[in-house]
Amino acid sequence: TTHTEAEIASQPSCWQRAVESVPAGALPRRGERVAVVGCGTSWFIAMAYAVLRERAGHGETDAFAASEAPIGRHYDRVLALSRSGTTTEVLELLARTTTKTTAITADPKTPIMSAADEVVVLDYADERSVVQTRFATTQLAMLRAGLGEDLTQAIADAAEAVAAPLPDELVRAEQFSFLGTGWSVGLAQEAALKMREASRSWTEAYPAMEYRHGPISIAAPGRVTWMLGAAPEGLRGQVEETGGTFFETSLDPMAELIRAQRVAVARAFDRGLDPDEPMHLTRSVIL
Ligand code: F1P
Repeated sequence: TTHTEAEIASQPSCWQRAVESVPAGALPRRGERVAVVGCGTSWFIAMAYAVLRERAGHGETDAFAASEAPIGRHYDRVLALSRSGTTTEVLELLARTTTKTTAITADPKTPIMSAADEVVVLDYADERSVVQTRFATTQLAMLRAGLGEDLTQAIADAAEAVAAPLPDELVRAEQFSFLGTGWSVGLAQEAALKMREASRSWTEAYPAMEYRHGPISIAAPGRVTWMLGAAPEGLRGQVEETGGTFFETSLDPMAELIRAQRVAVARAFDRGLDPDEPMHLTRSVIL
């Protein structure tokens, strides 16, 4: 098996460990105005966390791609997410900001350790694959638990997502549009990115209701619209009218992301690709 497959399968136990070891004192404090930043996968996890933190009433939270973060504006804290701890845009932002900074990383031997004021190291969730799967979801599990969420059901859903057979129509689909609402918008983006990185598939991602405003024009038989979380009323019918497939489950959206990761790996194998080594991508993306 590939590293990617082993890392995908380990997510239920990694999430369990994350909820049992939340470094409460090191995460953004209640009431702080927080900018969460990252690149690629880490940006999409930032998007999900920003929605969850505001919803939990912990304070105003904005997510930015690290390259685009408006550091001139006032924030009480910058929370930087980076598995590698080496990503150029993240390190440059940490160097420029005068705000308090916290970083979450997998690797304690990297420059982010001295670039941030406080660092949370999730070394047990580090990965050998270039494609991020378990580090991304484990840090979000930890952040969710830090907001007071009970992840018992999410972890049970993850165990199901790791084991359940994959529907053939997903593995064989011509194209995917991932949809989310609220915090699952970021996860939809992440699902689409996994599919691109691991299997070079044509994928897009949108807030669910935005899909109706143009993107639906490409829906067709053999193409899949995949909702992470509960679909807004009427959306399924609109997609099915086009002959396209609408796919939705009742799993926790973070567990549903696991299913998308597995489909990405299955499609990579179908195409003779190595999911551990995506085209044109490295573990550390440095300028
Ligand atoms: C994030 C990143 C992702 C990409 C891939 C490799 O870096 O470059 O953009 O999706 O999974 O990692 P990091 O700052 O989290 O290490």
